[in-house]
Amino acid sequence: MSVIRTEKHDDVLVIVADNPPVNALGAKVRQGLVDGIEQALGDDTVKAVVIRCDGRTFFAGADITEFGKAPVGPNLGEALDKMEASDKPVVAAIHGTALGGGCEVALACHYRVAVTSARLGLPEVKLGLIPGAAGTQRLPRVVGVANALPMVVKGDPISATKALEIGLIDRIVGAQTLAADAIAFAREQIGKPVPRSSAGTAQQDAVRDPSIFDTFRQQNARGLRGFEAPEAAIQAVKASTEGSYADGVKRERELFVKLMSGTQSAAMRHYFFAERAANKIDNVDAATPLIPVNKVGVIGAGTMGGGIAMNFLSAGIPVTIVEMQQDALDRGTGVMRRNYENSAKRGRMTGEQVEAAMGILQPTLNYGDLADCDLVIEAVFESMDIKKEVFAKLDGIVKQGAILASNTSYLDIDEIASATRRPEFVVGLHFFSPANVMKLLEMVRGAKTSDAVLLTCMALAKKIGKIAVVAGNCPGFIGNRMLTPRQQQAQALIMEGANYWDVDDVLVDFGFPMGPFQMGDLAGNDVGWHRDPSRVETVREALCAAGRFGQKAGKGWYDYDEARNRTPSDETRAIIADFASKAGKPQRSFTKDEIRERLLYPMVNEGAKILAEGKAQRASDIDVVWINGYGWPLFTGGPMFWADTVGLDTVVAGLERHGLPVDESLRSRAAAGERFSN
Ligand code: 3H9
Repeated sequence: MSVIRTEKHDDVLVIVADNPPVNALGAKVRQGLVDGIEQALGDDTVKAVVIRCDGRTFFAGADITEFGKAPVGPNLGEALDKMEASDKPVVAAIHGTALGGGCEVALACHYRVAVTSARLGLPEVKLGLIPGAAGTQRLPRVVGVANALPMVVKGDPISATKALEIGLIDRIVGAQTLAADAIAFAREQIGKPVPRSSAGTAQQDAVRDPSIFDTFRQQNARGLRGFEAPEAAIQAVKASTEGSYADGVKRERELFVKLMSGTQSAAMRHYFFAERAANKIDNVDAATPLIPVNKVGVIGAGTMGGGIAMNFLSAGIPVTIVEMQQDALDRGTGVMRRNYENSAKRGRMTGEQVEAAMGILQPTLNYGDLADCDLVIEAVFESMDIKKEVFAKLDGIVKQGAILASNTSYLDIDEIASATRRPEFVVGLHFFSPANVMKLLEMVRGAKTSDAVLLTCMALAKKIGKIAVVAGNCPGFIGNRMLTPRQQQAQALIMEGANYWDVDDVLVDFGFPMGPFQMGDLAGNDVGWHRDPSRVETVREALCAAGRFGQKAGKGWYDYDEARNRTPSDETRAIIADFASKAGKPQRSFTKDEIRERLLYPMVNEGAKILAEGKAQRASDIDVVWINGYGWPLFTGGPMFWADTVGLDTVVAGLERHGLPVDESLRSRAAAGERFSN
């Protein structure tokens, strides 16, 4: 079947794409577009052209599966230039998402109309790229540099309303009447000179304020740190203000080609498919009916429970939240309301939405109120005895057929399930703090967890905007299990003489938002501390005994000034030195490379073990966990993809050099020259 067809509506030729699932601009689609335009140009009875798509969306971009392969068929940029050169008006009729190459198609059209729900954007930076079909040159000419910069450099799509406001689209049309409205709009343009978005130079606002590029760089430095594509995107947009369209396109191409052949783009494309693969659950019957989830129960209204509850409330699912004491319940629901109100202040939601969310929250001290919930998630203290007690109680109260989930981050889900008479309905749902913000959800599959429960939780995760990854039952699952060797190495390194700030800096330089000691100071070193200053067995206990609780105390591992700038502390150094000398640890200096290897290679080793034991379904799932739950830098593709780029033989050799264990599965994979990713 052809992916492009044309329909003649009197004097308007409509070019229709139908390339499910997202109308990606693969070779056949590009060829079809070229043929369609040629048909329109060669037919004197055609006076105007409309381009639209069947299915759920306008073109969602270039076909990413073609990247890295030899080019086939017409080049998109040239096809679009030909289209734009037409004297017959060409109108893009947009629904769904016009993204990347799809947005570039729309930009090359002379006019754009869209339905209200449409979104337009250039998300190439999220794949480590920049637009490669003149998007960086046409967009600033159409909407100005100030509007174009965030779209090209950050890659977030904008709504049709915003697109209309900045001049990216010309008219909003009816959702049910898009095709007819676009034809009517095209007819209105017949006989008028066509506007071409490659015309002139995009100078307006850049001339008024030539520092626009530097200002943008500074304002966004934090979010863009470590990524190569955003800087290339800035340079490409800048080129649109400096010379001819042809020069700008040439510059864009150079930058695009360089990024396309680089490691960051390969890593980010890997991640794109990894995130989608994570949705797929091995060894389940996909036809199993889902369990309807219309009401959720949450046990515990602390930081975690409250955050978990907010996810469901925001998605319009009523929540019953249970606490032991009225004051804890009031405190918890108060925090939830404040969080919502802060979102409203930042313009992320309306006052009505705040009330709608809080209006479907039922706070209670009575477990009995959970009886009719379809899913209950407990977020109580991390102790096996307490969890088992809670589950036994729930088993007696909550209706049959409901899902009972634990938010445990470490404990044995099968043992928890054994406290009930319905282990097939028990699952781990490990949210990450702050649970209303963090995207990751580790879904722990117990030995008896049913297909219906797994599939329901996966679908529910999508509904509440989470990225769920299935993990097998083992201590710490995927994420925390791999964190353990890193933490152990961080502690071992400082006992052997490495500076603790170097350990943090190595991870920050690598691309993590912070290192383990900064993290301790942020979270509070006294979390879980026994509060007895005379009992000092670890460095952390010694820090607490000295009142070095972290940022909130103005001192922790580091000393902090009023602006929370950190400097290494002499007192902390002395505490570490004292521990090291009592343990008789010889001291030496460490290079940053050595520190990085000691911290990260053991994580890869643990990842290999997790994979070999079948506790992760695929290596890319591990990457998804670490990128979304622990700040592993996206531009490296996650720990397993990163290990591939380093070379597994290099990782094995490094572990051996540092006297660290090497799992047999990693060793044999390296010896066979295999990678974790395909
Ligand atoms: C680009 O355009 C470069 C140009 O400037 C250069 C030109 C020279 N290609 O996400 P979903 C697959 S770069 C191939 O689950 P949703 C996806 O893998 C591109 N495949 O659906 C999945 O497959 P499966 C710039 C693609 O409704 C299926 O479609 N564009 C592509 O949640 C469904 O996807 C982008 O970066 C693609 N471009 O979200 C947009 N897109 O079923 C990328 C999707 O086998 N796409 N697939 O797992 C998206 O952001 C979302 O897919 C979209 C739909 C919002 C469109």
